[in-house]
Amino acid sequence: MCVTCGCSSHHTHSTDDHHHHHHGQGHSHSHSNGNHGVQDKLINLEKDVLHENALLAQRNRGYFDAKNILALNLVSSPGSGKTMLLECTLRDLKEELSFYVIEGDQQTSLDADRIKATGTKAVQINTGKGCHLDAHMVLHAIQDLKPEENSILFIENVGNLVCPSMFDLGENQRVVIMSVTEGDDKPIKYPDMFHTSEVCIINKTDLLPYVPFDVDRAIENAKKINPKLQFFQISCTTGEGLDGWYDWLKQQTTELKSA
Ligand SMILES: Nc1nc2c(ncn2[C@@H]2O[C@H](COP(=O)(O)OP(=O)(O)O)[C@@H](O)[C@H]2O)c(=O)[nH]1
Ligand SMILES: [Mg+2]
Repeated sequence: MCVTCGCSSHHTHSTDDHHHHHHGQGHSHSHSNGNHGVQDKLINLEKDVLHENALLAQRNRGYFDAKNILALNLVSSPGSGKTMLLECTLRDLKEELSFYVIEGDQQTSLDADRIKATGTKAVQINTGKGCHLDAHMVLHAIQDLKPEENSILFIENVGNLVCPSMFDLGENQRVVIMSVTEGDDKPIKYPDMFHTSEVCIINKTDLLPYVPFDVDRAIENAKKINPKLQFFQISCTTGEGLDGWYDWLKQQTTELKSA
């Protein structure tokens, strides 16, 4: 359960239909204490949920470390091009690098199907009403996928610029994608997502002539939140800028091997 937005914890895994009540927390809203009591309980519940998530994220991280896997958590609002970026990357680099993909969405296996069509092993997680992936869901997906040593594991999170920022999945790096149709003010409106990411991709640059998006201002806004962010400007449609992203990916895997 994401306490901040009050979403449900129910989710199903496409390969098994069990509901996991993994956080083990009941909804014990007490009305007798008045609003303060409810507020305190919610704060404690949020602490418990995030604490449990942090422990499980450490387990995932241990697995990635031991196998020398580069795990990247892709976050963005819906429709910014996460799946299309993965399709391009997998198509263009699959001869050079080994990839696995975890797809998160509330419903359907549409994205996992798009990934599988590139010949890459993928697992879909449906979160139902849930608005983010958590470390426990990823742990299950890893057990299914069994990613091999020295591979890259992409985790496409649920399209949402708010809740996924709070949930560490054990990833090496978080990649936030914004598209030019969303407006250059998004970094300052959703600071947590930009604060917790290492990389920021600005996608759909082919549409720049048609929208009032100022790339410099977007970068400036994002740097105000997180001065260490690294930027890539790309268009998945034309392929412009993808080489820089590909070089970065290759460089990351080399650095991981020599670490
Ligand atoms: N014009 C343009 N459209 C794009 C680009 N990248 C993705 N799209 C389109 O944006 C829509 C959403 O893309 P998708 O990959 O499903 O986004 P996701 O929800 O973040 O996974 C699709 O219709 C894509 O074809 C791009 O670089 N330029
Ligand atoms: Mg998608």
